[in-house]
Amino acid sequence: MVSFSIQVLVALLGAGAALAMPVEEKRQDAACTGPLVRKAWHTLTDTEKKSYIDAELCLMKKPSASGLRGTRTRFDEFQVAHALKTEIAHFVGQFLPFHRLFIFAHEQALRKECGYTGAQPYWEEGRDAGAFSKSILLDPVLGFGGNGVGPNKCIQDGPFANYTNSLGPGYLVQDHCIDRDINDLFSTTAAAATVERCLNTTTYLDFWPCIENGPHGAGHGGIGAQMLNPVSSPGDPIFFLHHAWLDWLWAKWQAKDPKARLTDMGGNNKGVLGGVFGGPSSPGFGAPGGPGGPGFPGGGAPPPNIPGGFTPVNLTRPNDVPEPLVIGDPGNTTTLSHLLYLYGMTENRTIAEVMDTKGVLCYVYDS
Ligand SMILES: [Cu+2]
Repeated sequence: MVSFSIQVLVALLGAGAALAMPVEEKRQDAACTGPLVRKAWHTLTDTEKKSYIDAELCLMKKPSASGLRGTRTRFDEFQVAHALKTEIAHFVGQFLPFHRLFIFAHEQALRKECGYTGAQPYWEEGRDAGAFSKSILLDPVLGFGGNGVGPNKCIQDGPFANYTNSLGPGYLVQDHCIDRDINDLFSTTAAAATVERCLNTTTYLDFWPCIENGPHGAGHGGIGAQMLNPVSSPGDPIFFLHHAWLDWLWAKWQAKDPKARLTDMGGNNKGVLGGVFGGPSSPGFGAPGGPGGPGFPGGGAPPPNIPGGFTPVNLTRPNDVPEPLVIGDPGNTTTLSHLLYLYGMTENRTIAEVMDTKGVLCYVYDS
């Protein structure tokens, strides 16, 4: 508990420092020359795939130094940092910027701490829509291994089969395998028509819920098990390629009208939680057939064939996890001044700073 409080304090101090400097001034400091180029997994060479997997395995071996609850390794720290932000990073305006910074922090850790020289790859899920079970991503040698098996749905093969997560499902601190429960029906949410519908929106207020309730659900629901848990899903390394895909979609959408869309932000800071991740009015992670949820059009009934139903377990924040704070954004509307803090996983940034991937983050996508 004590170490956790220190983490919060560090986050708050970081917030103060970030807010002390005017946003515009900080942005101009960022001269992004030679951006990293993020590529789709299926376009990587075997050597590139292997080097990414090796770097992830390296993070899984590096001891945790943060004191974040339950962590043993650097990889665990990403999972826990995500868990601690779950409530204010989903079904809110910061959904896309938060995950952009989160994936960036992971990419930086691979590069700075594990000798990785590539960029964060993304999983172009549209290629595998309706057939995740056959995706090359699940290759046992040059991929992330296959489906889970048995009552615990533990993955059986691939480079990550022997990893023991220290957190999850939800906020629980307990050892378990990386599990999967692949659902090809759910993966249809990655289909081109769903993606196109989002890309054809013209405001962030339409684009973000379209993505969060649509394509976002493909990777989470299609891979299932841990990936379907909104708190602990980064315990499966596929998470990072899934969210990089969503980030790619956001960048593509922004590039259609950069003048307007590189500053287009909005949405609620808080408010749709408590029942969001389960329960009858839940938007869930987007069911086939359309987006839904409080304030979003369409309604979002879970598909009937998810074993055990759609409600992920253990979503009640335990007493030793403080409520995450909204910093720099006093109202309930998400603005560019909103501070994204990541419990020390990377430098805290305002949303303004991460709007353009060619700013302080300095990366682009291959297409
Ligand atoms: Cu998330």
